Amino acid sequence: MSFKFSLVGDMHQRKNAPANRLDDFYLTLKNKIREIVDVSYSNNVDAIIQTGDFFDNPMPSMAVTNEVIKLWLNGVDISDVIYQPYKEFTKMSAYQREYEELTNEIINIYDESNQQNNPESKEKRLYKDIELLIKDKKKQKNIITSDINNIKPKLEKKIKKVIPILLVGGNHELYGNSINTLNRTMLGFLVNLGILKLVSKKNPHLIKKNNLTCAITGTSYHNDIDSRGYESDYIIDKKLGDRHIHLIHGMLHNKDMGKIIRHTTIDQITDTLADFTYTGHEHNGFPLTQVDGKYFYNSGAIPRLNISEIERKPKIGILNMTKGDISLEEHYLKSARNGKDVLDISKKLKDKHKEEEFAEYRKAVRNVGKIEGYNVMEIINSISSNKNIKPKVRDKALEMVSNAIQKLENNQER
Ligand SMILES: [Mn+2]
Repeated sequence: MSFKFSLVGDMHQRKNAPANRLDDFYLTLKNKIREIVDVSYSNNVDAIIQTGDFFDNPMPSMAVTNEVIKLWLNGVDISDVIYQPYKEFTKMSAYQREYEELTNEIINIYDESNQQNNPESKEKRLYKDIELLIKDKKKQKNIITSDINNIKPKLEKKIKKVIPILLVGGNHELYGNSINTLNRTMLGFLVNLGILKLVSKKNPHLIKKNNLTCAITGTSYHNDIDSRGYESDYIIDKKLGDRHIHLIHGMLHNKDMGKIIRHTTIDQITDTLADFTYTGHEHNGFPLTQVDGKYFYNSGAIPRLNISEIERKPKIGILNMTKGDISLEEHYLKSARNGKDVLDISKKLKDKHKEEEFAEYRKAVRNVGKIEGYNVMEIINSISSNKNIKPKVRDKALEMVSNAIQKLENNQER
């Protein structure tokens, strides 16, 4: 008796190609999904386990979503069933955003009027607006819940024979890196419909065969992950089955990565009771590593987005677990061509120049605030922790930046 899984790294599903790609990126992506699904079905796996960053952004178009989900569901088309709930969902998330913006505006006005001692009618008007929005939001929520309840049996029937897809949320597909925004994202929409299963420590996926149980738990990305004091994200202190897999979207590595990149090393989390800890986030991955009979692994991302990945060959893992044994086989994707055929080296010099410029900038920023950061999100994070800014304010700032990035990307896609 054994449990078998496909282990699939960051997918970054998107239609538009990264600047340095030579091939038809979207076509290649679809061919890769097809191959991953074919390998999973021919191996008769119990589940496909995906590390998060399933999507490259929080709100991919419905057309792209329908196309890739059909591939993941081995050809089962659910686009007609989810059309109506999707319409309600987009309406609801727009209301939610508007509501949050208004709330922020109110807070600002409060701050201002506190300073000027001048509580004015503008404030009252905003309150009215908010009241209306809350009423509307409640209405919207009812519509979407009843809609989901109506279509769920139909959907369940359609995907009954499909291999389940288990995942956690990655930083790219959440607003402001926050799992709290899940319900507003495409990932959350698919999770709420039961098409994808988001695992957490509270919501494990259990597989029972004969008298054996295999549990799969997970930790989605959040803004404090890999900070010291958050090692528990990786650590399972209560084993939920004869076998336990813990899935996480975090910067775990088998070696020290230096001071600039916030990360966690395997030796910091060997207390875990999980038999197998599987992570994504870091796109290069690291080989299967065993410590005290416990295994740690990152199979690496599926697409190659940067020129630095030119030598990397995308692969998935096929994990086999019996009561006494754990083995991993790696399947290199045939649909992934040589790096030099898909990544444009001529851009390398230009990129290198940019990287140098950026390194200078990083150095400057680091000197100012002793910041361990390498992107905007990280920098905001670091500034916040250095200056004791409230987590709520930090999360809002991060969300605003990610909304802006999302807007930019949407404009590029059009
Ligand atoms: Mn990623």
